[in-house]
Amino acid sequence: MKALITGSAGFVGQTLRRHLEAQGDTVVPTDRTVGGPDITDREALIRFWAEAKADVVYHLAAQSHVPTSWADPIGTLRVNVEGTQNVIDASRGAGVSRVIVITSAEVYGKVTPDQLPIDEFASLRPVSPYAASKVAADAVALQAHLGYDQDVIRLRAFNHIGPGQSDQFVAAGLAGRIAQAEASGGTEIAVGNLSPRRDFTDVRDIVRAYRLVAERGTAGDVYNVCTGVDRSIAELADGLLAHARHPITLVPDEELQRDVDIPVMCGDSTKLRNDTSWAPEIDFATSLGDILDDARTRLHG
Ligand code: A2R
Repeated sequence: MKALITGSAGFVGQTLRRHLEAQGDTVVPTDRTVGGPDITDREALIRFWAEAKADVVYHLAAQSHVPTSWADPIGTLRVNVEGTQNVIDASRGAGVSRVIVITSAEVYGKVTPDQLPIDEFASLRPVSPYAASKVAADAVALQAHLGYDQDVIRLRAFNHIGPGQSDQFVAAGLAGRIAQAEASGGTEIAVGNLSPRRDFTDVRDIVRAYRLVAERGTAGDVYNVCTGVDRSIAELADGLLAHARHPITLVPDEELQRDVDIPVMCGDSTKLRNDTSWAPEIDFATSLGDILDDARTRLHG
């Protein structure tokens, strides 16, 4: 299978590329950070797609940072919606057999406890401009299927964790602080809210799901990607500390406290499991150990 990955230089894109290559796929990577076309540049994209002659496109490129979306909602919409429209249109023009569009579980937004675990039929109630942009991208992808009979599948992944993630995200941020404390002999690290519960999936399991959906998914459908288990930030922090090289304690820091709109978020991936036989393979403790190892490697260059 010849696979074109947009956003190939990002956190998930790099992990997906490694997985596809390990499976024997030919990968055409593209990302603006490595000189590929900007996905808002429709003509450049069409030229690139015509040359790539891919069988499947994994569309990951996005303005993926929620806080940035509050500061720049228009820029976020442009990349995430217009960019997705361009990718889907270029794929149709180039005869790509299947397009996998990565949206986000953020589309579900402000869920209520009675909706948990969230399945694909839950209403879409986006809270951030990022989430709204992903709802619109989801609609653009569905429209291509319903209006053009194009083979497009939407994937909504819940919280990612794993080696290589930006330390703006909670697991990598905490791991970075633990690695620094290990190096300096520190015995405390600052933490924000410990009570929110999230459905964390290792990025290496997430990309396995993406490829399985490309192989076995149903055209036009939408799939949640998640473990179905919700864990608190306290559990995540304690799990990282269990791998620390000396005892370290958590110290609440007012500066790191954030308003929490959604206390518990947890998904239902029954459809993905039934259609593709996917199941997460990397247990939580192993993920956390790998994330801390990655933080140590980054700290020491
Ligand atoms: O923003 P940059 O310069 O770091 O590049 C990002 C790239 N990208 C673009 N590529 C082409 N044209 C654009 N207009 C454009 N805007 C952004 O996509 C970056 O290299 C990549 C996205 O990687 P990350 O930000 O690390 O996202 P991650 O965590 O890999 O998420 C993958 C997908 C995204 O659609 C998320 O919204 C979703 O999974 O959760």
